[in-house]
Amino acid sequence: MTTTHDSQDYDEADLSIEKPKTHAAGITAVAVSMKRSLERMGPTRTAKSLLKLNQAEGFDCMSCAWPDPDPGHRHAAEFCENGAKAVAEEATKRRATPEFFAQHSIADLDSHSEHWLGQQGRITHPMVKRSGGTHYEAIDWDEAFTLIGDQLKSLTPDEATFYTSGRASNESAFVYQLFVRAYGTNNLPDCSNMCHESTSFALQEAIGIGKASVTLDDVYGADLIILAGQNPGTNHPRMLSALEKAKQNGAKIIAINPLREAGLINFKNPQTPRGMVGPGTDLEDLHLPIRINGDLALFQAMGKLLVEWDALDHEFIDKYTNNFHLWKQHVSEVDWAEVETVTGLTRAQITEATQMLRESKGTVFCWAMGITQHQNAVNTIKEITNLAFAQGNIGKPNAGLFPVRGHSNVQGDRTMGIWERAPKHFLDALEKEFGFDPPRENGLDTIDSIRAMRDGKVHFFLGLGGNFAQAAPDTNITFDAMRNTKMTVHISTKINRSHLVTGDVALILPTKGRTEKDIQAGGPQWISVEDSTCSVHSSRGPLDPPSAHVKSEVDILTRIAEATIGDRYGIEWKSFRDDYRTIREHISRVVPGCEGYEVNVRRPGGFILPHPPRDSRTFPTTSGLGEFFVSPIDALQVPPKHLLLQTFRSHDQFNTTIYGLSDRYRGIEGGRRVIFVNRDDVAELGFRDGDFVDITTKWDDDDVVRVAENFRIVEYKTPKGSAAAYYPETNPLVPLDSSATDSNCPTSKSIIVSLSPAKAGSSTTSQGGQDRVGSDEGHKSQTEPEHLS
Ligand SMILES: Nc1nc2c(c(=O)[nH]1)N[C@H]1C(S)=C(S)[C@@H](COP(=O)(O)OP(=O)(O)OC[C@H]3O[C@@H](n4cnc5c(=O)[nH]c(N)nc54)[C@H](O)[C@@H]3O)O[C@H]1N2
Ligand SMILES: Nc1nc2c(c(=O)[nH]1)N[C@H]1C(S)=C(S)[C@@H](COP(=O)(O)OP(=O)(O)OC[C@H]3O[C@@H](n4cnc5c(=O)[nH]c(N)nc54)[C@H](O)[C@@H]3O)O[C@H]1N2
Ligand SMILES: [Mo]
Repeated sequence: MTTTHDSQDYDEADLSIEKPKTHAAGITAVAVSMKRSLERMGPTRTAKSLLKLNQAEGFDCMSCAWPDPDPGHRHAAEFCENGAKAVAEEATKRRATPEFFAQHSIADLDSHSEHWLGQQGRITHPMVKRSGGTHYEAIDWDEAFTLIGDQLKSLTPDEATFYTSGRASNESAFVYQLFVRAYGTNNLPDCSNMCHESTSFALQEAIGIGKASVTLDDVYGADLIILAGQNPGTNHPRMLSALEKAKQNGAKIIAINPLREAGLINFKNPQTPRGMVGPGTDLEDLHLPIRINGDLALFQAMGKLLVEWDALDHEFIDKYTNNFHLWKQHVSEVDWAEVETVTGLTRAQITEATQMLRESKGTVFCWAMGITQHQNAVNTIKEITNLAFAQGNIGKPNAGLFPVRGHSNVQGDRTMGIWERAPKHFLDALEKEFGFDPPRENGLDTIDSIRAMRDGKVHFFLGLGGNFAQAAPDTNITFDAMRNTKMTVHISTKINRSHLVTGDVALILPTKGRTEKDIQAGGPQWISVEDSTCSVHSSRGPLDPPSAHVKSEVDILTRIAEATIGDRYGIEWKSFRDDYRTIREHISRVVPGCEGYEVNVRRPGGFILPHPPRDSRTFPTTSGLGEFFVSPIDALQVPPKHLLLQTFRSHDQFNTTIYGLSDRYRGIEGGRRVIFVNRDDVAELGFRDGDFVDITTKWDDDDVVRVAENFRIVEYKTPKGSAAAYYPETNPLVPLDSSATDSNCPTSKSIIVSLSPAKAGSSTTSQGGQDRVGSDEGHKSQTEPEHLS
């Protein structure tokens, strides 16, 4: 670590622990946004970018998929602290040039943390690691495309896999899936496979469409908002303004979360005097400190009470749903003792919550990763839809289902066909539009792609954005799998770990971000995106790109297509990149609900995609009705002396991009290798607050030993048996084969683990990758625990 960049690296010995906060945002949030923006972008770029952020004529924030208010109702500063950080991270003035890559071998780069890698700035040139090479070196774009095309031509299409992270625009996503299918495969894994896939699967079966049934106005007008497994204060901060507005309109809020997250206690809205200098707005009315993975049991118990009290919308149930009687029978048999054990909640707490549900005329059910990343996630989400059906909370104002998506365009990418299991009607429409029969066999999702690379069945990986190696489960196995390929290619803005986990040949293709101008042969271009509420709108960046050598995603993808399949099927790739309107014309004819796309998406605020259950209580399921589902409670069996670990986000990261080391709301400053444990568990396991431990996964289905080393125990208010630690440092602990039934989503929120005293000096293990995940700094701390009390 003797490089000029050390000053930007960090030392876990600086870790300090404070009391968790009891409010979110306020003046500190404004101060942090401005500080980070000015540091990274300077004053001109800060002003230019932040004033355009989330404005009708500006660009869409890439920090999350939260919807924007109607154009007339936006603030001049329509962004949050973490949105400002995301912009600063992309619009940074720092540059990772060919000279930088010449100074740092891949091995050297790999010795640094994810945080440090991200701080090296925007990649300026296409780079290649040739077979046997130790460094990335600059390469001409044309040669890069030829290398990729030649590699792909030498394989059968199913021997390649094509990943997407949810930041890609609708235009690039559409072009990408078209190329991949014209090449001949449905191997289109995406970040959704690790995220809301359980939602998409459950909702598809229960209501016939895998998306939210609400608009922002429904949130404002709801009587009750249930927030399950979601931390909006950090991950969707603009949601707090919407919750505040709902509260002012009389809404009640229930938070279902093992942790009492600051953002749900009180919100100091920086847009208002009350928020800046006043007491802020109390948000949650009831917090249910549920045990990890207790939600299915909780929702069934709530259903049982609604049935007992006959607090049901019989008209809705009779007219619009199927199999109510089976569900009614099932929940009436739910056993309170089991519910109390699994949820860690009392019958009184559950009754109180259900009373609030009974009294509400319109309930919005929100959920995120605390619900989707469990083995029984699909059933849990079906249980949420059961509850919504029971009271007719779908397809009426101020009520509905609201899975809050993560990546800013993850929902749009799926709409555009980024899906390894695309439905028949989509493939038929592609066939009609482009005159070729796309492959009909389902492709590989994220987990299956890793298995296929590991097993030597897939030899080529292309990532459109994202940080696949670091975001995926079972870090060591994933690293080995990617290293087992002939070629890895990443279309990226900044350096990340995946660039260092290389196939025999590896390429980094630098791309423009959403903050940047995009000028092509046909003039200035803009792109479009879809938020969590099916609202589709345009986005145009105000800033100059980081270098003249950086290309747009559409430009790169169309050129890869030309180098691989030439003019096969007469698809006019060049016309796509010259003018993105050509792409949107095809979108309007292929993607359901996108008729007149070009005109509609250009309107201020865009347009809302059709959603039959929301719009007309029509359910495009097999039966044509909303489906009640019956699921066993199926509690996870955690052996004695073990904990259930959830892996979540700090306030200072975007997924694998670590902005900084301040998880302010939870009182963690200066480090990330911490594990939050209930006080009684700490004592029973024979530890003390401040001890350092290694975390080991209990997983008997294979003989892999999964360890993450050197985590400082932080006593924290979390239910007994439920622990928490940050992602991605803990990804080595998530077994590849531990995934949700049906959706195959990794179980990142329920890993059975045990703790053992950290092996002093045990910084190396037989499996190199696992301890390198952000731990180059981590090992220092164990020798100096006195700094940490
Ligand atoms: N600033 C910022 N914004 C982001 C992201 C980011 O990393 N940083 N990531 C984006 C992405 S891709 C996504 S998917 C979203 C993620 O948004 P969230 O889903 O809010 O993300 P997590 O940090 O994973 O938080 C999950 C929450 O679920 C709770 N939880 C854990 N286990 C359980 C459980 O068993 N039951 C219940 N009821 N709760 C549980 C945790 O305590 C935590 O509060 O945010 C998006 N926005
Ligand atoms: N243990 C555990 N694992 C998890 C999760 C968890 O909660 N726990 N959450 C899962 C979830 S919800 C998700 S969504 C995934 C996230 O998985 P990914 O989407 O793969 O990961 P990100 O960290 O969001 O990707 C960041 C990288 O994207 C690139 N990038 C940024 N902007 C752009 C752009 O505009 N264009 C292009 N081409 N590239 C860009 C940058 O190089 C950056 O390094 O991780 C999953 N993994
Ligand atoms: Mo996500």
